[in-house]
Amino acid sequence: MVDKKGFKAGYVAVLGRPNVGKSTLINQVLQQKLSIVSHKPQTTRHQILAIYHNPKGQIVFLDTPGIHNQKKTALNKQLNQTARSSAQEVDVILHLVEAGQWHDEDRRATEIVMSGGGQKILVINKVDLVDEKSELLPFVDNILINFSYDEVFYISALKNKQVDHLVSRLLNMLPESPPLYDPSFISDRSTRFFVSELIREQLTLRFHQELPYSLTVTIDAYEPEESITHIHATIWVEREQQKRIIIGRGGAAIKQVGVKARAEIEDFIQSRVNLKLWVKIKSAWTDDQQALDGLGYKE
Ligand code: GDP
Ligand code: MG
Ligand code: K
Repeated sequence: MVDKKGFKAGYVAVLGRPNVGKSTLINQVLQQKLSIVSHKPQTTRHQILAIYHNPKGQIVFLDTPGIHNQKKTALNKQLNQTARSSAQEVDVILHLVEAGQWHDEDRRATEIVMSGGGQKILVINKVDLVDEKSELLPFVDNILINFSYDEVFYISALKNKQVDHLVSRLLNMLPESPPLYDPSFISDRSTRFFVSELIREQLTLRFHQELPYSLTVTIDAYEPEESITHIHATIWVEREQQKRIIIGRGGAAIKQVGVKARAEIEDFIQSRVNLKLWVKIKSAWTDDQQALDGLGYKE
């Protein structure tokens, strides 16, 4: 790694309630699909370390799971703990709030943001959904009366509005430092992990409300050959009923999920893929800490 004068590098946590657009923002910044995005809350369960590089600096993003108040299962508690611990150890916290939308969970998120270290930026996202932009001023004033942020940005992560501006400001705010990671890394998560996320994304997109977010995917085999990569994955659900939904009549549903997931994986790993999917039942695992650890949700 070269130690360039004036080079900036540091950690930025992206926080906010589910569905405010955290994953969309990170993907937009990195121009690569690293963190899965969907309209269903809580599709992000792991803390993803995604790394942005340019000649001036390096930003290491922590994409946190959404903060929520739902029933206290072992999984939910772990999600909140992950969010809290990533807020402690960063240079900057980006707190995303949806333009004109303030819910209980935004307040919870704000408390976690304020308990964290580093500089704090309030990012009002989805401004494309608001016609009368001046209406956002009282909305933001109301937040700033109660909580103190170093800066405020108005962006649309989806439409890529003001995202560049936010990134160059972030680079400025980070400390002078040599790169923290080798520039060839875009993430410390393995390819396998992203492959499992791409499969989970297709399931989430297809089944919406029919399946709980507790659904998980493990990769049982990952074997790259010269012209094709063989991937075997298991979709873990809680109940027989959920298994039937995913498989569908005569296996039609899982076949379609497989086709779409394969296309996404091929795009991501830049190789042809032979994807085999299984569906298995792991009963009540979201409320069982031991089972959680077994599936890799341990910090
Ligand atoms: P997360 O749960 O905070 O990671 O949210 P996601 O990034 O998964 O986004 C949730 C939903 O909001 C998805 O349907 C996104 O397409 C949508 N979304 C994210 N950013 C924007 C935005 O700037 N404008 C609009 N209109 N939708 C957005
Ligand atoms: Mg997300
Ligand atoms: K989401």
